[in-house]
Amino acid sequence: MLALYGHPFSSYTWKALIALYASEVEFEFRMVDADHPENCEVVQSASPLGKFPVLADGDNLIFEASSIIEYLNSHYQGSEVLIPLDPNAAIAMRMLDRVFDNYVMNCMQPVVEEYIRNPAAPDQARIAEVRDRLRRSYAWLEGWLEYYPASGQITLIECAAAPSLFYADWVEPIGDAFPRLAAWRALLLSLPPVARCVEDARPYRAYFPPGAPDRD
Ligand SMILES: N[C@@H](CCC(=O)N[C@@H](CS)C(=O)NCC(=O)O)C(=O)O
Repeated sequence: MLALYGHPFSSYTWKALIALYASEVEFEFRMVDADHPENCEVVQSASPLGKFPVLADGDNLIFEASSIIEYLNSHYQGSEVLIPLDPNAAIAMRMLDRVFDNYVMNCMQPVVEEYIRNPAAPDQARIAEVRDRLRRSYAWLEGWLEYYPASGQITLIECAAAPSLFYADWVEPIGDAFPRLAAWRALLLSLPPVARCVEDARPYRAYFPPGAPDRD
């Protein structure tokens, strides 16, 4: 059976979990925390910086959430189509996957790091810079959404978008300036695989370094 190493509050773990839940593939969840050093050891051994999630298929360890989704798509395709067969459609999807990782999820990471580094007095200039970049990404996505058929289907795009927009909105609220993006975020959070991740992460919200808002 497949096993996924991760943590319920980790955005990249959500990304892989959403694909696993949508594909209805059987797997075991292996918690990466101080109570499970054996799982941490596997994660540390798998990739250069010991990041999670990591998918284990027997002895085969796959790291990077996007690669895990590619692996599921080619080996364990369930009821949903995570990545289309058509090469051009697949490239367009992978491009958006990079947008959500690089220009939303990783873009907001410095704010989290600032609050860990100096919770009492995080560097406000660095935070303002991140918020500005996030708004640029939101503006681009608002335009992209004019043509994207937002539906209940889960593909690589939704797997990447749901966790990144969930947490980015906590750092820089999407608000009324980007109505299509705000509506799509709400739709994503209502999809059963995503809603399950949101619920399972709820007990950990107090650990969000900049402080979690009282919503979602
Ligand atoms: N590029 C990686 C990023 C994974 C990542 O940043 N994971 C975080 C959790 S969301 C992590 O491992 N944090 C612990 C650490 O950095 O030691 C992916 O797509 O899977």
